[in-house]
Amino acid sequence: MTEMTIIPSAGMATPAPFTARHLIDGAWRDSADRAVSERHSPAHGTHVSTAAKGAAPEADAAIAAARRTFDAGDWAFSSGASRAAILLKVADLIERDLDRIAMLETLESGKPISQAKAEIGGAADLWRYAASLARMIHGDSHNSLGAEMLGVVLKEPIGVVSLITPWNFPFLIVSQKLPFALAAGCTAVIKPSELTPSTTCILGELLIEAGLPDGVANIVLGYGDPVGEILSTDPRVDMVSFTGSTGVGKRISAAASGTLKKVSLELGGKNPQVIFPDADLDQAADAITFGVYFNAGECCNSGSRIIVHEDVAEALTEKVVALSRKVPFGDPLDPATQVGAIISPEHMEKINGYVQDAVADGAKVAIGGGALEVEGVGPQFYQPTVVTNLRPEMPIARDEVFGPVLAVLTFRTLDEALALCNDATYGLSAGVWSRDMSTCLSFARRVQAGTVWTNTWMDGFPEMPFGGVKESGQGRELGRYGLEEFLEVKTVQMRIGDTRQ
Ligand code: TXE
Repeated sequence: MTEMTIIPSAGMATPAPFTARHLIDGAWRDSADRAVSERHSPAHGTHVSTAAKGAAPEADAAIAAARRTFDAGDWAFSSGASRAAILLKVADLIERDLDRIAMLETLESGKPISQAKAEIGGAADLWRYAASLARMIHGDSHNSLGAEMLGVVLKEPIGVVSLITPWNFPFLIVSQKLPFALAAGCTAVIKPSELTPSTTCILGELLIEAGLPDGVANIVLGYGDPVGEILSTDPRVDMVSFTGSTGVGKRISAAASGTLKKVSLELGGKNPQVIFPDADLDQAADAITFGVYFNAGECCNSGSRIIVHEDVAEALTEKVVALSRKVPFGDPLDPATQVGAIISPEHMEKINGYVQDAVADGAKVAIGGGALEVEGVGPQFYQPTVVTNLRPEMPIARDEVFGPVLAVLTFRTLDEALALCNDATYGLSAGVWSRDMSTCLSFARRVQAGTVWTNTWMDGFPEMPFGGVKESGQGRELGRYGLEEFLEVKTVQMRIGDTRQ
């Protein structure tokens, strides 16, 4: 559609295909059966990587290495200072290799190169932040148990952790988990998404260069079945930390229950933003546009559900549509691009299915509403889309579409807006726009969500915990809470004799 701002081919040269292999006990390995899978760029269709396709032998060897390394105790009992030194070195190396990692992230995922660079820079910051936490692990002491007793509560690493990550922010999400697990003294087996394995392997190279001991962090490449399932069921694993779809999160939770592993889940969202009539509409429209199109909407925090007061619904929608028209989308390798390609043809179909079903059910498309082939690049692009005239029960207004699609609903009172927000299976994040702080705070306290943004959207800080309620997950990443997830409590009670004698 000509009304969009389309960025054609940047004609940029790309690197030779990357070879991604398993990292087990400090050594790079092919699969025992030599199986591989190829990844082609969702934007350009070019061959980006060839990855070893793991199965039971590789998963077993990686878990064995992580278990052996943890039980040996050298890493688990190392000082926080020495672990911090390695994490800080990793942060430096990520920054050194930022351009290379970002390029591969863009080629495998289709995201704009500017967003990939920001993601890798943000990941380096997480490694640095986790390093600071490694030196602050401490428990409690109890000296009120009587004259003869002293009680100590220790915080210990939980053990071997499986880290299963998705394709939408491959490098950032592994960096929301691994440095915190390592800061705690855990050992890990990481399984990146089969669609985006390469940058996790580059991270593996950097871990080796930074001096992380063999066996502390292992990488197994492959699919959810069998690798992810083995990582969720094996009795030698103490905890699974997963980011991905709610459906797979439930499967992992069920699989892990057989051995009562701890499970931490960061799942989907259908995040509402409520706009009151007294809001700064320009500021809100700007943030809404960014929040729904960032990473082509393939983002658990996508602000994809707008609940706007009837009095300003038309004005706000017009502003968002005007901004949507200006969002540069197209070749992800062009530094100007803000919306890149969609991860897979199947996912394109899913996104479009939601939009077409809504239209068939009476919705109106204010802008976009279909796929678009970008000249000289490829066909796997979906136009920035705004859909209005919706009823709250329509799937496009309730489900995670995971594409550049904004659903617009309206309300009259705060109670009505809250009811719309809370009548949802998800509870990841929510936003409110109003100049009245008491309106914002009433909303923040009553909305069912893990994160609430008031007069802002989607800014994040390593210090601030992140996670969801309801079917958006359990547990928290980032902040001190992100470290605590990987720590276990041990009670030590000591008879020391009567201290009064
Ligand atoms: O995710 P999956 P998919 C949502 C989003 C998207 C949908 C599907 O709505 O449209 O999920 O995406 C591994 N045991 N999110 O299919 O399948 C898999 O190999 C263990 C939300 O890519 O959940 C990959 O490493 N692991 C989201 C990881 O799980 C299994 C991010 C994620 O894949 C497994 C991505 C199994 N049985 C998608 N099956 C977010 N929260 O940001 C698959 N996996």
